[in-house]
Amino acid sequence: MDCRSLDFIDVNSNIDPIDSGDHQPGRVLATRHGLMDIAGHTVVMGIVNVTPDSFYDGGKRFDSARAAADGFQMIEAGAEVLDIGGESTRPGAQPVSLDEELRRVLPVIRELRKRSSVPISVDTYKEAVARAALDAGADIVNDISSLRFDPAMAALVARTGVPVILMHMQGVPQTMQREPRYQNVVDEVRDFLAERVRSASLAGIAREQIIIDPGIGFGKTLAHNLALLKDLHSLKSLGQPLLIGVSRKAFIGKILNSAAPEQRLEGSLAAAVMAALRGANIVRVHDVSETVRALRVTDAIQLGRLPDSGGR
Ligand code: 7PJ
Repeated sequence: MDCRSLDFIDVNSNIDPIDSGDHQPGRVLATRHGLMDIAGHTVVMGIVNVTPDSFYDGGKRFDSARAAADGFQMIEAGAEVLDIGGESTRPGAQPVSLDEELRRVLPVIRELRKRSSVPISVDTYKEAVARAALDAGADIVNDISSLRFDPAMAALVARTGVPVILMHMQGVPQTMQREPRYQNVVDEVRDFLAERVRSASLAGIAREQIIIDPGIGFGKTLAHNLALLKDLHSLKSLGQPLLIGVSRKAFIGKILNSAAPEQRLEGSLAAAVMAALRGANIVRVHDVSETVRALRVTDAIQLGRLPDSGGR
């Protein structure tokens, strides 16, 4: 069977008996709130941005009570993990201070943790923010810099043993969309992630706790994003769980003749479905209810039976 025909069964490579064994990459993540089953169905991660300036939901949840309430609603709608972020990383966004980022994310994490045991991820590249978030009840570190921006981050993840998301980005958020350039985007992103996984392992992070992510929109043109999404099997070959974030991103607006973020729901669902079919284990989205429903049908067709509920 050639690689290409594998595309459309790759979604369940993580439940293929061939893939079983001691290491079992892509089956479960061990979080402080129990094992997270990422085999047998596609997991939806709900985005809770506590920022005034994120491109889609910026300002909507700047109030921490409102942010937590929205998080609870996402859990009700089937999110199996929430990603809490206090600094927008949209192109051109300005960095925020450590104190401000802490002030934004900690109350939301504490509030969610008081009344829910759903795994919480913190979207930060700062070790001090990740450390405080883990102390406040968070479970996963989502580092868009792949442990590169803060030299203390790898040791924190290794010491605490929590799952970590390593994402590819070319450049830095302020300038990354100015002139993204690659010889071969798929090979370069795969090689970068392979190197970051090796580096994390050397720092003492268990391989089965490492999730990889090509970083759609982070230093990439429309053509780069499409090439990556078309060839996700090349990233799957690294043997790590795969997370994809496409929700309402600019490339969808470009495909839809400059549709604004508010007009990108259907495109986001199509992209999430395609990512799931091509092997994504986790999709990071704004629209939890709609995505959960779309992916439940996707997974059922893919499996030829009802997917595991994942506790939903
Ligand atoms: C991503 C992210 C993504 C991971 C953002 C947005 C921009 N973290 N944080 N992957 N995107 N791991 O939500 O559009 O794609 S912020």
